[in-house]
Amino acid sequence: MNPQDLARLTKATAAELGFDACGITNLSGSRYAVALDDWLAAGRHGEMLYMRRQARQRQHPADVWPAARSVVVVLHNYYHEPPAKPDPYLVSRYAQDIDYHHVIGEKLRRLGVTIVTAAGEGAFRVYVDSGPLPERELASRAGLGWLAKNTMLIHPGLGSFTFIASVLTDVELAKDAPFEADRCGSCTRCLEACPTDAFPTPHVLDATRCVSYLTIEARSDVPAPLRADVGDNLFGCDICQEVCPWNVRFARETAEPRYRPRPASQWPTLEEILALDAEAFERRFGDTAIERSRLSGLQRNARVVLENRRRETGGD
Ligand code: B12
Ligand code: SF4
Ligand code: SF4
Repeated sequence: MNPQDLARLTKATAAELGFDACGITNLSGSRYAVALDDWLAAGRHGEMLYMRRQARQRQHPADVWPAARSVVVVLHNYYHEPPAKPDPYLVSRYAQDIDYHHVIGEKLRRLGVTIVTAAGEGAFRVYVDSGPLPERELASRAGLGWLAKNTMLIHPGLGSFTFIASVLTDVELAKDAPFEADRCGSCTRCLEACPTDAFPTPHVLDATRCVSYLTIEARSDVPAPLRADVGDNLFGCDICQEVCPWNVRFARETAEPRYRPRPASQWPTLEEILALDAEAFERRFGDTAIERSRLSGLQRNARVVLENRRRETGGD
């Protein structure tokens, strides 16, 4: 099959597998290598030392696998209405049910097998969040959307509540044109809505101030000046996406049943979270992205949210 037909087959298969968008690009060097160096030099990665270790590969994604000729980038929409939990703490949408790595990994492998089978030879590797790839930039280069002021990849028909994943292959596939437009315009809603003021400038996120970092990635306690701003966010944060007009207009319920939130009755209260032991934590959250914060991280977050509630009701 020629590269054009292979690209057509790849996109049709991605749609059959339930992906919401698919584009194809190459692994040439990052356009934002200097921006990543500046970000790291300013210490904006905090405790995420892997960001420093993997910098060279993010800047030169071909180093990840020099034989790769094409990267197929897919988006998977995970948007859904939040569950009506008995306790109103907030958990970001991507973590409300089964861990997306499991859902997407299996689909990506099927996509890779289709490509190499149709090509008659070749190999592939799959990446979802795990690898040192500049995923948002690759998605934009594959024509799937623009890098927005809140740093999210926004697809013009889906919004930004999408996971990004890729299949690298040594098979030559026809490439898509990059998405060159910036559709944020003069809007600044996300920058203003961020509770911790985590954007020093548009397109740059200081992760060390971001609630998502403070409640998921960081192992240390939430610094005193930021504790109140974490508010009711127990795990992650969706605020800079919820206020975005592109999501208000285009976000629609996911077609993937495994991304829908678990029933309200299955969410423990904050007090119950504080009483969990390792085994109970694994039973409740072992198959969700919440596992990433570990029990100690989740309990740390629960204490911050409780502290904020007490402060609001004048109990502190
Ligand atoms: C580290 C990381 C984080 C960190 C840092 C986030 C950040 N903005 O850097 C923390 C823990 C805070 C985080 C939070 C979240 N994350 Co995260 N995260 C990552 C990870 C592993 C690397 C991102 C990265 O390279 N950051 C480094 C900084 C410097 O890069 P950047 O912000 O993308 O900025 C680039 C461009 O904006 C560009 N740039 C710089 N200046 C300028 C100027 C202009 C004009 C332009 C156009 C571009 C530009 O240069 C930068 C360097 O490449 C990726 C997965 C991956 N492998 O890529 C997931 C990923 C970005 N995260 C994702 C998600 C879903 C989230 C959360 C929504 C989770 C949540 N609900 O809590 C939040 C969103 C917060 C936000 N507004 O970004 C998704 C994003 C999907 C999408 N549609 O965009 C990804 C792609 C994971 C995935 N595979 O789906 N995340
Ligand atoms: S995820 Fe929340 S804390 Fe982080 S940048 Fe967006 S609004 Fe700010
Ligand atoms: S809220 Fe406005 S500025 Fe922020 S990402 Fe959305 S369109 Fe861009």
